[in-house]
Amino acid sequence: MAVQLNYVAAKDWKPSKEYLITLIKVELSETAIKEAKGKSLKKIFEDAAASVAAESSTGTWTKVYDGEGSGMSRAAKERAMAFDLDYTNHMFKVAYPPFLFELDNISGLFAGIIGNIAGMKMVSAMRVYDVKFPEKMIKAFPGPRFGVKGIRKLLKKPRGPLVATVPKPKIGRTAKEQADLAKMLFTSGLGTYDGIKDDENLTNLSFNKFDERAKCVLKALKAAEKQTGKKKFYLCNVSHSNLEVMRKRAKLIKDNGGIFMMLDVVCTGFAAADTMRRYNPGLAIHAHRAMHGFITRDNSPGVHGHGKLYGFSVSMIFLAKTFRLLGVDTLHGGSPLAKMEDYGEAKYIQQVLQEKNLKPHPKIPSLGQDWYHIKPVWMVASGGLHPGDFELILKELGEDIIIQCGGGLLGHPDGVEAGVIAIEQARELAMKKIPLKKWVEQHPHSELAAAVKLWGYGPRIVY
Ligand code: CAP
Ligand code: MG
Repeated sequence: MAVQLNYVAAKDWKPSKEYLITLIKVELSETAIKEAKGKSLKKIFEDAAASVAAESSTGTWTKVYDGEGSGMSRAAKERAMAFDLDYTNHMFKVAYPPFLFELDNISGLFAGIIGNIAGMKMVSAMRVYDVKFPEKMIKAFPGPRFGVKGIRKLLKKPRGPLVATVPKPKIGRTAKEQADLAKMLFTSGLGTYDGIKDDENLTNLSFNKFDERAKCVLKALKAAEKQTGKKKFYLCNVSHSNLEVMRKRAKLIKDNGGIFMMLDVVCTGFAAADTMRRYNPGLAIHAHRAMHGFITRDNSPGVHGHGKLYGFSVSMIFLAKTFRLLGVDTLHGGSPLAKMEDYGEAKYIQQVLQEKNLKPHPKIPSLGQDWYHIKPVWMVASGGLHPGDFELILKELGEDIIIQCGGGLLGHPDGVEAGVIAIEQARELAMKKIPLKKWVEQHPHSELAAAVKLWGYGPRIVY
């Protein structure tokens, strides 16, 4: 790619705090090496980094007219710069001056910084590890309405993790049957179970209509709150490709006393997350991330920054930052035990979601972030989880976490009530820091022991 201006910064150049930064690794393609005819690998890598900075800011693939009226002087002055080039791992950062973006527009921003670069034929693989937003951009967003503390207040739950269950089978129950399950979850055992969640494919289906489901599950929830004296939540899935439908669904939840909506934030998109945060009747947003694996998953050795990359991806760290900025209150962030391969990121994602002054991770390629007024977000651990995992999850990810067990409750060998009790036991032990394994040995006939006998303590990989 013939880059017209110089898009690679001098060796020790550092951007000011005003700049937005991205962190990227590339593999140089065979074509790039062949076409470079004798250029050193170092130079080809510099060209690739320059091309990324050019294509994502003010440049294009060839020299263009640069005379009067061409805008070239502004393009030169306000261009992005590739810097901190790592010639061994082919990693680099790109710094963008704030002038290049509309500060409150994530869709516009991403169209720029990651919009076209994955199409460059100079590279055969690329991973975007992180983005660091400048203060001005952070200030253009409201962030979560409730966040960790706000949700604790709504639920009158000053400490500890929250537990929730997604009905399984994923699709099958009618609205009424789902409400019956909610009642069972909320009133079994000591009545401490916190939440029920819709599964992602449950929207408005012929046998389970959104309106009916929202009304009857919330009715069952209110009755259970009365009976147990404990606050409960329902993560009611409003996801739709039409924003107006989502807004209507959110209103119905609010009118029926709900506090939460669930949004599949990748499938509905950045505009949906932004709009639903700014224009909804005061509900908290639970962000599910169905489809993220097609964006974030990378099984190549280079996923940690060293070694070869095989494909094109954007990390979950990048997405988690984006959705915190857009203002979701809870976000699925994986867990050290989740069903998909974990890159060791789950713990860092929890920090991305919850720390005020996030530092870069010492091992995972990352940039850190100052969050200013943006509140911390609940981390949601989900995917193949069961009571035998509680001790480790809480130890690794802390208390500001929602642990979602679908199969890990509804698959209990002695039924749903026993599943609730097993989770109650696991949560209490973890909160009291009593070793789970030892307790199970001492209570072999407990519901928790039956769960552990079936699922063990480790991860349940779902093939
Ligand atoms: C979990 C789940 C969630 C995934 C996604 C499911 O059910 O409801 O959608 O875990 O979350 O349908 O599989 P189980 P994440 O508890 O039965 O596994 O993106 O965080 O993996
Ligand atoms: Mg699901």
